[in-house]
Amino acid sequence: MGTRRSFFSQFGWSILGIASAASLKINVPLRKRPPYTKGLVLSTWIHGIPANAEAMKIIEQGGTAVDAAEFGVRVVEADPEGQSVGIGGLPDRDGKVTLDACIMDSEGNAGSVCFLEGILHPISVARKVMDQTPHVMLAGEGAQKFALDNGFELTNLLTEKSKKAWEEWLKEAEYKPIINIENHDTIGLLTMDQKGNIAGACTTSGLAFKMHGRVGDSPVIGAGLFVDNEIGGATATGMGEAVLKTLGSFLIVELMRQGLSPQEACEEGVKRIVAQGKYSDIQIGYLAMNKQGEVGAYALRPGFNYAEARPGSNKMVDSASFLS
Ligand code: SD4
Repeated sequence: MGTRRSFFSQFGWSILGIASAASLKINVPLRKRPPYTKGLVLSTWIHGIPANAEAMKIIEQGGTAVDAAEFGVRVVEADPEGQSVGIGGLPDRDGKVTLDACIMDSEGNAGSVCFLEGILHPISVARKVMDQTPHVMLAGEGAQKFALDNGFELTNLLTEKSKKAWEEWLKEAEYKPIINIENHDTIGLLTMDQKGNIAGACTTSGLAFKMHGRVGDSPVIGAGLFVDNEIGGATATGMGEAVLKTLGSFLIVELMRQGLSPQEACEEGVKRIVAQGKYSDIQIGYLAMNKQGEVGAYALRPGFNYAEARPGSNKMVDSASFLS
């Protein structure tokens, strides 16, 4: 009569073998295809053009995907004209500019800051959280203290233009997120360097006139951004609450792992939000790349566009959308 041990030795390993063969069946085709190594940068909205140019310069000089991602989005953070990222960002309803940002490298590391005030480059604070602390996410006063302790300086981020817009808003103080704000918004940026390694960064001042303390999807790893260097990366823009509730960027990367193209995965990500039934007055845009340098983008409604840079080109592309 067989013991439990002999049962396992007869059948257990074959069960394990079937299980691992099943998971290999999903992953092998992707792993077998060689990575794209020419250099690729994708980013959301028109401000993606100067961000991509900076990121591509770093990649063409042999830099890493993560450096390209950080320094690409810093261009947009430093632009006072942009009213949705960094300095010049529209404030919350109490008149405070509060910033959210996150970064992921090619080794699965992640760093993030949220509800951060008075720091010009939240993305670089997120990078320091990733590189120099055992944590992933720092918030509010703690994030600001960490930044100041690490040599960042306090900066007034509320420009006259954004202050005026807030004072105008205060007259009615009606909370109405605007779809495709001025056709530029959060920057989510994905990079692939000449070694075929992928990284990403996402940075924003969040929804205009939000409640004080509100944090969106952009600094949440898996929501506003997700990178898996074996498979690809994805990033999101639009109404963060809908992205948070479906963990959109993680979902898209996992769908690519299961064999969907970046385009199919972005479409499925938007359809998850549609399936929840509350999409009549919001916009969502997803952008993704896979390890082979294929690109996907999809939005809930028309108006979302993105910048795509490869060596020698950097152009705007209109995304397809669920609604027409
Ligand atoms: C947020 N997703 O804070 C960001 C804002 C954004 O288009 O991307 N708006 O919810």
